Order: sequence, then C-alpha cells, then structure tokens
Amino acid sequence: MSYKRILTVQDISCVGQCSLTVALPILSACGLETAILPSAVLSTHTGGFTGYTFCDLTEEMPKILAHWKKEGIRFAAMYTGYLGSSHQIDYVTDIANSVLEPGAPFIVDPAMADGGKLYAGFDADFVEAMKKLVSRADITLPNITEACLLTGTEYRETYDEAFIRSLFKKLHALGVKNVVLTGVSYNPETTGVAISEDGEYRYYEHKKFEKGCHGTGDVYASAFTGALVSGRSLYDAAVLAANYTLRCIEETKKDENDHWYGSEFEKALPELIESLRK
Ligand code: PXL
Repeated sequence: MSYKRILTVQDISCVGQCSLTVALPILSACGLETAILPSAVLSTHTGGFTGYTFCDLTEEMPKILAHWKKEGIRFAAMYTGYLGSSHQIDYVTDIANSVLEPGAPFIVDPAMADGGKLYAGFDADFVEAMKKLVSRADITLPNITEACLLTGTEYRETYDEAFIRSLFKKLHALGVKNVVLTGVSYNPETTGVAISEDGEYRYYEHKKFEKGCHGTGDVYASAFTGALVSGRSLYDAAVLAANYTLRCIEETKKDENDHWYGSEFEKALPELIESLRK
C-alpha cells in the first residue's frame, strides 16, 4: 500500500488522553503520515477536571490554510474531532474544500456531547455549525447524544432498532452519505456500532462494560480513520475500531489505580498494528 498523508483537526488537551494525544499515536500505528491542525490548546480535557485553561486557535486557521495553499499541500483524507468554536467550523469547511486530494474522504467526528449532555462550553450555535460540517462529510461518527442533537431528536437512554434507523434517516436528510453510530446498545449486556452506508443498515454487537472510559470516542474515530485510509472497507474499519476500543477499555479496567480521565490505549497498540496486518 502507498504511503499516505492525512490531516486531523482537533484540540491538544495537554493532559487527558483524548484528541490529538490519542489520534497521533493511533494514526501513526496505522502507518499514516499524520499532519495536525490544533483547534485549541487546553491544560486538560473538560470532562471531570475543573479550572482548565483554554486557548482558542480559530484565528490561526485561515493563515495556516493560506500557507498550505501556497505550498500546494494536499491530503489523502481529513478527519476532524473536537473543535474550538462555532466560527472555527466555517474555516474547517474551507480547509476541507481546499486541501483534499480528489476523492479523498472527509471524516467528521462531531465530538461535542455524551450521555445526553453537551460538553462544557458548547451551545446551540455550536450544534448548528456542526450540522453544516456534518452535511459536508463523507462519513460521520456520532454517538447517540450527538446524533440526537444534530437531528433535533429528544435523547433517549433506551431505544429500539426503529429509533436508530430513524436517526440514520434524519442524518442522511442533512446530506451525510455514511454514518457510523457508536454506543448503540439494544440489551443490557452488549453494545455495538450501527452503520448506515449509503442508507444500508448493519450492526456490529460486542461486549459492554458497565462504565466506559473518557476519550474512547476519540480512540474509536482515530482507529476507524486509520483502518479506512489503510484500505479497509467502511464496515471492516468500523468493526476493527470497535474491537480495538474494547481492548483499550479492558486494559484500563485492569488497572488497580482508578485511571479515570482516559483509557490506557497504548497497551493495545501492538494488537491494532497486528489486526491491520491481517
Ligand atoms: O474526548 C472528547 C474531548 C476532546 N477534547 C476535549 C474534551 C473532550 C470531552 O470532554 O473536553 C477538550
């Protein structure tokens, strides 16, 4: 397989095992040259820490894009995660329209909410801006909370396949071609990912842990992107990423110290590399 360069746009949470500190090692393990565009710099992530710093890098974005355009820099894929402001989302759309090679996938993880709630600092304007970005994406990877917010659907803890199919229908109506919906659980012992590829529904079910770990959405989206860009089909990439994320959670739960702020994803990286060789 040829050596590919991709771009990922998300924050640097200096401590917290999420966003770029997770995406870079995972994408590198997948054999991809990974260029970054940091959306913001925070001292920690916002989930469970208090008093964190936040430096929004929105105003750097048009300057960085102008330089890349001058240099003729292009990418074989672009993958976005946690973004710093609603205004920034317009710049990110410009970047996707300018730097992707023809046919290169644009993957959007609308990282903004979980457990029925928006992350600290996000509001309705941010959701509206994210809707526009998602409509430009080739593939989006929301969790159920994000899918509900994007489609104006009331969040539910319990649901059936008809509810998930209705979320897909509404997401496709926004203009998204393919959706990988994470954390879809139809019974208490299992969870999984539901996939709508050009409107065709598939479901991959696996073991559920009572409590997940922070940052596993980023682990999942990074492993998915790495596998997809390395040549896996959308469904195979969704399954491979689910299996890897599960192993990361398993490793974290083994730790006797309560590793509460992230997942010990590093421990399962050799298995990720191995699964990509198969
Ligand atoms: O894992 C998603 C994420 C990324 N970046 C920051 C966050 C969060 C979730 O809380 O706070 C800064």
